[in-house]
Amino acid sequence: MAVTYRLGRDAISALPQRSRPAVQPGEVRPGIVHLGLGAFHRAHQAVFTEDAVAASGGDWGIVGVAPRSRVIIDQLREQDGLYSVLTLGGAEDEARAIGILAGLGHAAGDPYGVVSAIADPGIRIVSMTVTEKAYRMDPDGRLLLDDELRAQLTGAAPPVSVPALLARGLLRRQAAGGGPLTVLCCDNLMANGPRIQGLVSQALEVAGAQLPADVAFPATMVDRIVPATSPDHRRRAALALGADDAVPVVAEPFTQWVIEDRFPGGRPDWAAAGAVLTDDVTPWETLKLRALNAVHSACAYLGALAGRELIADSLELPGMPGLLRRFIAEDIAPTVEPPPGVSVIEYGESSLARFANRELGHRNIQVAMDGSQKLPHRLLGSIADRREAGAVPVWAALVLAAWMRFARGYGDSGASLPLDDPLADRIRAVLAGAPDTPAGTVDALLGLSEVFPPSLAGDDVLRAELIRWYGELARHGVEATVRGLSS
Ligand code: CS2
Repeated sequence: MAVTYRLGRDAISALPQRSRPAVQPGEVRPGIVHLGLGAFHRAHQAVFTEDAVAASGGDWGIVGVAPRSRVIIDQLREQDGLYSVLTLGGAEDEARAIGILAGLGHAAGDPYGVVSAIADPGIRIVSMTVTEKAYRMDPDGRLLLDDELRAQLTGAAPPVSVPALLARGLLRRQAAGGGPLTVLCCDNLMANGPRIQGLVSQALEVAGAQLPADVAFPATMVDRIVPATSPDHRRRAALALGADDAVPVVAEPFTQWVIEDRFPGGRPDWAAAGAVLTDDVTPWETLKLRALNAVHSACAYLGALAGRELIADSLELPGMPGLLRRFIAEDIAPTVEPPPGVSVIEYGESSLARFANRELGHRNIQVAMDGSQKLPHRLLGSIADRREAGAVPVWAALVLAAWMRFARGYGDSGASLPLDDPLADRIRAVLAGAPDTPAGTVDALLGLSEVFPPSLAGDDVLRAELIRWYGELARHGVEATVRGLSS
């Protein structure tokens, strides 16, 4: 079928019934400001919210704020805020248009507009998917304050960073009597609710203020694999939708959301959309970070070093599934107290099955980026827990050693690999000053206090294990190392 329409309000009636949005664009009044208009939010929280509003009503339209580039805003405006979610890996391609976006903002271009939106009494939730690095915090959750951020917090400079948008937004809201608010961090951080509460309190202190009493920071665990959209995805979305969409997002069929139920200003009926509302997210959060995200990173670093393009390709390396299973069973399962009725081993198996979804085209280097920010949350906790129990986390050390090799910037074939990381300059500098040997590299990187707490940096057993694995990888490459482990 030739595609002739561009997605937009006028095209809705021409879409197949199953692809139409569950709410009409512009009809739901805004109740949520969301910072971070990336693919993940659009394929996850936005879909849950649209379904919740379709099921139970409420003024919970989402004002989507793009932090830096405004390209996505312009493209969405041309489509009346509509975009489609293309679900791949099920029986057939499914595309569905989403109409829950009720406004668009641009933090870099109009930060005060975002501050006003946060202060608006109609807004009762401010949520975020801005990636780990945007919070500008150290591994303990303390703000990494520099002069520029200080100026943003005190009002001497426009509040373009996430901590400043939140702090200045809360202050304005309090001054305007905006009423109770929930700040909901939907990034893959340990204890994301309390951590962001601490960060915002610290940001407010710098601004000479205190956290208002009517603001809550519940924790939440979000889960759906959402790779970057490729030109091929865009073609497939148009075919499945019957309309051209400049900004489709792609996702796996699986989606999960567990939310601590603490919303002083109310919330959408997300349970009606399949979310789990609970009073303790911690077991879910730990399980997901350690038995999904860490395993994802293992595939990404080992696969990228071996010259494989996709996460699904990494899983096909001989010996890889066996290695990942041992990683899950021996280093992760003993450190995770799962939610009642959930087995870490079975959960880990389901992670592997999801990673095998080749249709997603999820690239190793996408998951490999920002390792210095991701690994403390997904991998270092398991390592620290095993070390405290007197055990040697052999497989977790292999994954960390693979990151260290990745940080050198080239793979086993000598081809260069992109070190896309907020600490890239620092990593390159410490490596440039160290011998290119296993011990030289491991010591240089363990010395990064932004990444490794002193207890791990000074752990001789861990250091020896990292040096051993780094040496194996350097001598034999990933393929031979991993294959050798299964025999
Ligand atoms: C991935 C996650 O890029 C990454 O680091 O591990 O984005 C992962 O796909 C999601 O957390 C799945 O919910």
